[in-house]
Amino acid sequence: MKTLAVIGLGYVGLPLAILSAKKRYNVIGIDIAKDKVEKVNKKISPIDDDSIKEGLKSVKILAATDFSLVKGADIIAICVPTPVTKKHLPDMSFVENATKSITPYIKKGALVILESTVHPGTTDEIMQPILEKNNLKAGIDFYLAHCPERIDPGNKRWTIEKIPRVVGGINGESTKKTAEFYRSIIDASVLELKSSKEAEATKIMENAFRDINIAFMNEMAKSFDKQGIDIIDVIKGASTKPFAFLPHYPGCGVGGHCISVDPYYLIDNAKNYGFDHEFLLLARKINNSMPEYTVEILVHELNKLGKSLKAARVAVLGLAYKGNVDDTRESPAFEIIDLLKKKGALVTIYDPYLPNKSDVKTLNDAISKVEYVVLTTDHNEFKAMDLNLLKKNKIMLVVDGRNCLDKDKIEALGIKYKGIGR
Ligand code: SAJ
Repeated sequence: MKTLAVIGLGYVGLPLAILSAKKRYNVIGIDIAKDKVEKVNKKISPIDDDSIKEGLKSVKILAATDFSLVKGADIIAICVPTPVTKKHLPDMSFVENATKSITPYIKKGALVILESTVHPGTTDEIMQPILEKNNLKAGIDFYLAHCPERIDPGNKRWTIEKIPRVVGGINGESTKKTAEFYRSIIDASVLELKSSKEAEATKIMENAFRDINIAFMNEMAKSFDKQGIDIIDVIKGASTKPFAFLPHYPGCGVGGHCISVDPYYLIDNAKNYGFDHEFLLLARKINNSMPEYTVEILVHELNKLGKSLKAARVAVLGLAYKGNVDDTRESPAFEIIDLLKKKGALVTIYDPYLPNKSDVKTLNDAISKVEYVVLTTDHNEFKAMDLNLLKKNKIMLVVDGRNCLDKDKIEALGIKYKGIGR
């Protein structure tokens, strides 16, 4: 039985650890957070994710904070965060620290895989020199590759074993061994790319692709708002084209630890090669403007009613960066709340996935205290809400930051509705 050490027990590391344990690997989980380690050892998920909660109950994973347990591992997978700083600069500290921590314990013939999303060149130019401080030669004495994570938190359909993967090593042998490992645990295809650089670039490209397409729709939404065109209707129309159109949707902002972050890794690194990613930067600028745009919609509508945001009672529905998860990383809701408060609004926050960060316990409590509603997260609870609740509580205006409520029904109740682009 081969031993796998997973470094980083989060959204990415835990699904990999659980699946590998199911596929008969002896799995060790290493994390710097003691509380996470203790929970995993008690088979309790540190994350509010049903598949992780279920998975942990059915497998054996030895979790620890002590990196020396990595000694003897045949495969070491690094799945640590790669955030950006407030200035949108890559923060490689987690990857560098994890790499330094495993270096003394790599045995001859071991395979080191980086799953974290990084700029092209990280695996061979940053990790390899650190790892070779153990006097082993990468590609010969041990193997080194990149396999970008493709976890979609909360996605019940595309679970880790079903998602195709790409792998790229610092040499052919590393690529082959990495492909072998993933083929032993997942049912989907594993594509071998030319090198670790192409594998790193694949993930950045697929997520930057999503970011620019969302930015495209956000710009179209701003234009259509001015022209009184319903963008959701137009996207439905464009989606009838059976080829060459891929729908994305406007919203109050782009959150999460992937889409809103990954492009900055490429933008920053390309500068070292003298290339300026103007288009990616413009897309990031457009997406980063959406929280303010959402508040401006509310201000504009209030002004039309002869009112101002000062002392206005506003419910903000949702803190999570996307529907039905408890993850708030880079969530646009926080900027929206800050802007509302700066303009003097009295804000009541409610997110069913984040009771400790909510001001009230139920949706009804939130709506009964306010005059206006701003929806920032498309949680199922909000999409399924009884719209008569709005009427009963005399809500005058709904700003739907995710275009997920029924505009016609809300307007039929005599309540003003404004979406993003509709
Ligand atoms: N968003 C929009 N408009 C859209 C889609 C998303 O405004 O059309 C917003 C969401 O509200 C959220 C943010 O963008 O705030 C990110 O949403 P996301 O659906 O991309 O969710 P993520 O961040 O969990 O992205 C993950 C990514 N998966 C990996 O990186 C492995 C991404 O590549 C996937 O495309 C995405 O899931 C997915 O398709 O669900």
